[in-house]
Amino acid sequence: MFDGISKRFDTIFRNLRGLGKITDQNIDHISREIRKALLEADVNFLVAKEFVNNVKISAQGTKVLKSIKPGEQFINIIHKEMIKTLGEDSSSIDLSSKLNSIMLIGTQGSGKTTTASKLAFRFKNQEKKVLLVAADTYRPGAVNQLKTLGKQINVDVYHDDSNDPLLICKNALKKAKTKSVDIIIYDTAGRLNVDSEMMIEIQSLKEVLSPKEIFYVADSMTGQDMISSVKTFDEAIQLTGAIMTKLDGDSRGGAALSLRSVTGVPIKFVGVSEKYDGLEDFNAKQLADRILGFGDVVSLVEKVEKIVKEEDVASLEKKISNNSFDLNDFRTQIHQMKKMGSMTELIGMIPGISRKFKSLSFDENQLVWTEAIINSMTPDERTRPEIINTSRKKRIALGSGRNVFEINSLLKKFLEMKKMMKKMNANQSKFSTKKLLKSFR
Ligand SMILES: Nc1nc2c(ncn2[C@@H]2O[C@H](COP(=O)(O)OP(=O)(O)OP(=O)(O)O)[C@@H](O)[C@H]2O)c(=O)[nH]1
Ligand SMILES: [Mg+2]
Repeated sequence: MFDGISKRFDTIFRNLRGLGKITDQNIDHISREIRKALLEADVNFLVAKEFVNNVKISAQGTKVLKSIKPGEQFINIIHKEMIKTLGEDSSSIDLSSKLNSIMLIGTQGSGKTTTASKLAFRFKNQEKKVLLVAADTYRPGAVNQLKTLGKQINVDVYHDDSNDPLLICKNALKKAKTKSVDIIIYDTAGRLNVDSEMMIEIQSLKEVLSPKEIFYVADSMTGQDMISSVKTFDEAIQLTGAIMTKLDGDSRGGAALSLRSVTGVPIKFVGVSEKYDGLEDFNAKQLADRILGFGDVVSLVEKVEKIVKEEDVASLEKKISNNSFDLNDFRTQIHQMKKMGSMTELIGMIPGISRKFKSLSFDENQLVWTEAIINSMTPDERTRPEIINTSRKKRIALGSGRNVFEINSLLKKFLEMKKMMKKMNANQSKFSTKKLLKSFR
């Protein structure tokens, strides 16, 4: 995510950290570097200009503080400006009406249908009754796509054969009223160009349905073109927000950074994966941290907290402190790590570490085969790995489809881990993933 711009800022910050004094000369130099970084990431020209000007003014006005190094002060200014440019937090949406309606619009392939299901999944988890409406009558397969997604998350999808988006939406709304639905989400068709026919259709949809929210679903990979499209739509039907999708891809970040400043449309949510749970509240600070390469500890902690239960942590701590941590526990840990998602993505969220690890490619399969090896052991072997002799190793290798060398390497790593835990116990410092992560905050 935002690799190019993060790398640029990393270099800028490294130079800044060594800064003894903020002078007009180094303000000019750093400003030029920031401008270059922003333009390279495809940030709108005017937004970049304003960003740099604001940073310059703040830097010139900084007071010399004894407790903070000048470079750190400068970094803080850049961070603050980045948050301001992204548009502060604005993810809250009002769902207090009896029936709340959300219309999703945008160009082709931007992620409307996927986002519709992500929103539905999120609201369903908030105990709301949701109805998804398949109002894309243009693309063959569009209705089925939404139906499949609806089935996956167990949310009703309205569709009929009328072949007229307006009529479909009207019928769906009628049904929603009779079925005491809390939130109705209209998934509309995308078009390649913002042609007038589409605008007329969307305008009449808006008039008839008066949706409470009209979200523009914006593909963050498409850059400045997307910004002008948001502007056109906003002028035509007054958007209430934007959802920035595909932030997990190799988007340069420029569109996300320019959107709010150029169009005034607030970003409400961000899409971070293809899956239905891959939608996050928009949080300017969090996004600024990602863009600037500060890592993203809050997301990381949230992710860990979602999966690792408090009781499990306590029991794990106990096992580590009385030295009874065995391969069963190790397997549970691996299982949890797998649930958290890609290791490379997780590592990228840890501040400071991210840059160093970026060049290393983490073998995601390693977790899978490590688990397979442990699965092929008997319960006794898992509790007392020291009994695993050569013939047992051969049997495990056969069962897991790995070779003896890999079994040896896993056992060696496990023993090393135990040794490390013992050492940590001796130092009286308790180990816990959560505590470790929280200490980054
Ligand atoms: N990685 C990633 N992929 C996404 C995200 N959102 C959508 N996609 C993918 O983008 C592609 C297009 O998504 P759709 O939801 O079908 O887009 P759409 O806007 O409904 O497309 P049309 O209805 O054809 O206009 C699909 O392959 C999705 O899986 C996201 O946040 N991250
Ligand atoms: Mg679609």
